[in-house]
Amino acid sequence: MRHYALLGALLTSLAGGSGAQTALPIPTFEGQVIYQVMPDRFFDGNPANNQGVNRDDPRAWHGGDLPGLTQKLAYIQKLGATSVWLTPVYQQQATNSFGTAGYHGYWPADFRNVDPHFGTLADFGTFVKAAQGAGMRVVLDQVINHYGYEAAAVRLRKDWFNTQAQCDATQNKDVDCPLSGLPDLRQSNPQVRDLLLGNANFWREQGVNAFRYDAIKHVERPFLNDLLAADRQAGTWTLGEWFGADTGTVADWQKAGFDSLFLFSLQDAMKTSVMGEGSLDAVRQVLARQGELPRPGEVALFLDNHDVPRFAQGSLFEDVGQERTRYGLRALMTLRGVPVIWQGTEIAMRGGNDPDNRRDMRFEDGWTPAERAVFGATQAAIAARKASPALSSGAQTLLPTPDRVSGQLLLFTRELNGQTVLAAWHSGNARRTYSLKLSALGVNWAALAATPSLFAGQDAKVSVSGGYLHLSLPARDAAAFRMQ
Ligand SMILES: [Ca+2]
Ligand SMILES: [Ca+2]
Repeated sequence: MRHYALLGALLTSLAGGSGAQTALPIPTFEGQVIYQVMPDRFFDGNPANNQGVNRDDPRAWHGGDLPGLTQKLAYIQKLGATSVWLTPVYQQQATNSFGTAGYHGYWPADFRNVDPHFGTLADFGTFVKAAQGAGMRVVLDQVINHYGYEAAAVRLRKDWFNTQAQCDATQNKDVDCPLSGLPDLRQSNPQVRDLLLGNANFWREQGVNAFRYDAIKHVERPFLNDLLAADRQAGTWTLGEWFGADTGTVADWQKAGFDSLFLFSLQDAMKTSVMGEGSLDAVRQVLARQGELPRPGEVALFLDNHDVPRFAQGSLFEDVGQERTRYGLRALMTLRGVPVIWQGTEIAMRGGNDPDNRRDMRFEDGWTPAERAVFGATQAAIAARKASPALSSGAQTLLPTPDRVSGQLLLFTRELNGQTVLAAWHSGNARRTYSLKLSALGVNWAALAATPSLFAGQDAKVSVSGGYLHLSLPARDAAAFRMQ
C-alpha cells in the first residue's frame, strides 16, 4: 500500500500539474468547527513517557501526549467541534534552547517520527482512527520553513540552509532570513524540496485529512506552489498560517491554491470590538471586505491561538473576561467561515504572551461555576450553528445600521436555500431594545411574532411588525434569529 502511494506521489510530481492524473476531490471544511490542541499542554494519558517533565516550569515539557488526546476526544465531541488541529508532534531537538524545551513541536529534529514525549507513531495512528471513527477530521501542523536550532541536520547538511551571506544579500528577507533565528531551510535546494514534499506524503499516509502549514510568509513561493499542487492532487485540505494576514492576503493565497488561511485581521478587530470597549466598526470593516475572498466559507476564524495572548487576557477582571469571551464565541458562531477554538478558550482561560498563553488545559472536574457557564454557552452556540444550514454555510450580507447605533450594533444575515438567519452583535453595556425601519435595513421581512435566539440559554428576542425590526438584546452579547 505504502509503496503504491509513494509511487503515485512520484508520478504526480513528475506530471508537474499537467493534469495527467485525476486529482482527488477535496472535501470542503465549510460547516466544520475546528478545535486546536497543543498535545503537551492538553492531557497526560501516559505518565511513563514524562522524561524531564516539570509542570511548574512554563517552558518545560508538561507531559500531555497522544494517548491523552485520544482519551479526551469525547470531551472535544461534547463541546461540538468536528475537527481537531494538533500543533506538531515531530521528534524535537533533545536539548533546550533559550531555556525552553521543544514541547510546542516547532523545533523539529526528525520530521518523520513522533517525539517520545507525545508517544509513538502507533499512538498517532490510534488517535487518527479514533477521531475519524467518531466522524471527526484531523488537521496536522506541518513545519516547512526550518529545523530546530539543535537538530543534527543543521550540522550535517549545511547546504540545506540559508547562510548569513545569503540572508544579507537577498531582497526577500522574510523568506531567506531566519525566523526567530531558526535554521532556515532553502526550499529551492532539490534535496530540501524532496524532503519536505516527502514529509507531507509521510503524514498523509498516516491518514490525516488536512495540513496546517506553519509560517508560510517565510517559505519560498515556487516550493509552496509545488506543495499545494501535490496536496490538491491527493485531496488534502490546506490551511496556511500567514501571521497577521488580512482579507487581501487571504484572498491572494486562496487564489494561489490554499483552501484556507487564518484571518488575523478579524481576530484583531474582535479583540478591539468584543473584548475591548471599541466600536463594532472595526469588525464591520473586516466583514465588508468578504467579497474579495474566492471562498469565504473556508476561511479560518479565531479569537486567539498559541501565538497571541489569550482573548480573555484583554480584560482586567476575570468575570468580565468570561462574559466577553462568551460574547466572542457566540459572535464567532454567527460568522461565515470555519471557527477555530484554541483549547481552553471555551472556558475563557487567561494568559499573556507565550508561554503564558499555553497553560495546561483544565477539564470539567477543575472548573469554576463561571467556567462551566462559558463552556455551556459555547456548546449551545456550536450546536445551534451545526443545526442551521444557513449559519453553517449560508451567504453573509451586512445590513446597514443607522450611524447613531452602528458603534454598538452589528447586523448581518446568513442565507441558504430560502432560509434566513439574522445575526445581531450588541456591544452596549446595558440591555437595550432597538426598533429599526426594515426599508432602511434593505430587507422586506414578513411580520414575525417575538422569537427567541437560536442560542439556548440566552435572553434575546426579535420581532417584526409595522415595517420595523424590533430587537431586545442583552449587554455585550451576540445572538442569532431565524427570520423565516
Ligand atoms: Ca505523558
Ligand atoms: Ca525561510
